[in-house]
Amino acid sequence: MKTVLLLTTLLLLLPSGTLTRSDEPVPIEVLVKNSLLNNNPVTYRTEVVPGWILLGAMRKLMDSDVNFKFTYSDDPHYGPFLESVNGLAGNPEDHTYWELLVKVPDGSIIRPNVGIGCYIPNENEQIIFNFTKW
Ligand code: B12
Ligand SMILES: *[C@@H]1O[C@H](CO)[C@@H](O)[C@H](O)[C@H]1NC(C)=O
Repeated sequence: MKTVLLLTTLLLLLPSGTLTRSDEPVPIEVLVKNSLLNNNPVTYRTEVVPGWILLGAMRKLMDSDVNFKFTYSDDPHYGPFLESVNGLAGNPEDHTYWELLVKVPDGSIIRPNVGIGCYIPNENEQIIFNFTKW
């Protein structure tokens, strides 16, 4: 009896959510923008399971939407480098590349200090692929 009471008390003290699985998908957006041409950016909506890396979310989007595609190369030290989006590839000779930016829900835009293989999107973020020059 004492043990049961103790266990019940301990369970009540656990923060809610601790015992539930957090695999409910949450929405994010992907915005593809070519900053070197003045054409309209394209927005895609998808869902991620909390904890997924961005590359996983991009694969899911590519599998479900024929209008979104990308390629990447494998850097020996930093992992996946985003090479092309929707057929347009960065080119070292032209100094062009796909910059990874993230618009967070408060509206500010951050530039992650990791690539698509390490960045973990959060609910309601907008992932921005910004084709630009270095
Ligand atoms: C120059 C540079 C770039 C240039 C490289 C172009 C070129 N051909 O020179 C450009 C502007 C393209 C670039 C882009 C990015 N970069 Co950068 N870059 C550097 C920097 C300052 C020097 C790299 C270098 O020339 N090394 C010397 C050469 C001889 O070695 P190398 O191995 O051949 O270098 C190659 C790799 O570094 C690769 N590379 C560069 N950046 C990145 C990022 C990722 C994620 C990958 C997989 C590969 C990669 O490009 C180099 C040339 O081929 C390093 C920091 C540093 N001081 O090392 C950051 C660094 C490697 N970059 C970084 C990041 C985060 C990015 C971006 C994700 C930034 C963003 N938010 O958009 C993007 C990549 C986006 C994508 N398309 O996937 C991080 C990687 C950390 C991590 N663990 O993921 C670093 C360590 C800087 C930092 N501390 O934040 N980058
Ligand atoms: C994208 O890159 C351009 C430069 O080419 C820069 O002016 C702009 O602020 C970047 N960010 C966004 C969200 O467009």
